[in-house]
Amino acid sequence: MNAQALAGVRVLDFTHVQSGPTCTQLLAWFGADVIKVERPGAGDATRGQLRDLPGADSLYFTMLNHNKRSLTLDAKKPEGKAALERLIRGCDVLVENFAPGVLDRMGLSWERVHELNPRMILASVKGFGPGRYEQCKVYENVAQCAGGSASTTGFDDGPPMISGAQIGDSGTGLHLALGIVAALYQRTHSGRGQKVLAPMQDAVLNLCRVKLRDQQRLQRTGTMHEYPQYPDGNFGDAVPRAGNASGGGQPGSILKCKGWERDPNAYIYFITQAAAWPAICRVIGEAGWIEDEAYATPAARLLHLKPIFERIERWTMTKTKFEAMEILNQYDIPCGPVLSMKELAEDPALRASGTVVEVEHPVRGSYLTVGNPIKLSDSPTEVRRSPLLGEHTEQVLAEFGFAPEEIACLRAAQAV
Ligand code: CAO
Repeated sequence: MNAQALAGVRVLDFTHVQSGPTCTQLLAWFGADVIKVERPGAGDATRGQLRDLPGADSLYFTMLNHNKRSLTLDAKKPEGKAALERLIRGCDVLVENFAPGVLDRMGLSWERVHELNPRMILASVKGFGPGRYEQCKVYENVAQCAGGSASTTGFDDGPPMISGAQIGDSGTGLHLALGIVAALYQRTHSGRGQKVLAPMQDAVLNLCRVKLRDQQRLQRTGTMHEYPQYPDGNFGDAVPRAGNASGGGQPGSILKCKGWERDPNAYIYFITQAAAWPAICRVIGEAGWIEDEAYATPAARLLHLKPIFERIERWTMTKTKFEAMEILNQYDIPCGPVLSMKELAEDPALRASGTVVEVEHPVRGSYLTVGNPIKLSDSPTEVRRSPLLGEHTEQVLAEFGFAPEEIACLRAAQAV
């Protein structure tokens, strides 16, 4: 295999649960040496959460910690702390997503880390940035609520809704990974490390930026024509929930397909792109709509979106979602099947591209995971199983110059 993009970068990985581990997993997939530091005897809490096999690390853990090594060390004991400081001197990046204040209580303030290793990049996920919620502990759904996703997801007549996509955790992990790579690049000129912070609220808001766009449009004009509230309903003073309406300038909707009565995922997303309008009319058997003034222009159609999608749905209900895809794609009509997790797990193209991967694990046997979704032509990713708790403690310590007696001493002090 070619040398990988981040070969030679050493990451001390103090992350746990999901947000931080997704970040360090990406760094590992790009070739960084990621050393996960865990508490002796316990480790990352997710090892034991949502277990499907007694005694085996959970899928929650295994699917977020590929290609890493695990070292156990009690950072609160003097021996463990001293060892940790030696590791910091030899690494490039320290990544953590502890609750606010935890790292300081361990004696690892930014000032101390910078003193130990001026080239060290200290990267953190926190729930919130500076402000009134700065000290709060945060999990995924809290971030979705605080970052603007929940208030803009769901239907107009229902409560705020949480998305199945883990935009608070994995979304923030992605942001942090980019910050780390940028800081590593800046270090090549400056020679200095820096702090990198990705608050979950900010990351979610960044992913919801089109809704902040809409807030300003609403404030200026009092209406938004692509929203389902137009033309009959009322707009308040904040961006409303838009159901399954398309977020862009091209109206879209989720429509039933053949079999929807039995299969909860027999649906297709259908976009009435302006350029494809004549083809859409011909496919659904409404060629008269091409010239009809009520339907001929995008602006005219916005007044009739409900009946238009009802008519298109009468057509999609005569086809399976895959049959509809086959036909619509012949005419470049933008559409997409609603795929279940079962269908995605079995998708041959995703298997072939390495995005869905089968991994062998010594305790749980074989399991399925999502591989690296980012493909670098000169830095291919080989997904390796997650480490067992403390599997690489001695190996890592020896590589960092710890003598066998020192390793034995750490063990005796129960620091590893
Ligand atoms: N040796 C000794 N102690 C260790 C250790 C080690 N190797 N690793 C962790 N610990 C200790 C810490 O020192 C800390 O102890 P203190 O509170 O006594 O200082 C404790 O373990 C971990 O603290 P925590 O508060 O981070 O963990 P938690 O389970 O109570 O909270 C979470 C979890 C996620 C809510 C919190 O870490 C958090 O808000 N993180 C930031 C936001 C975030 O990333 N959220 C995403 C979570 S994924 O949905």
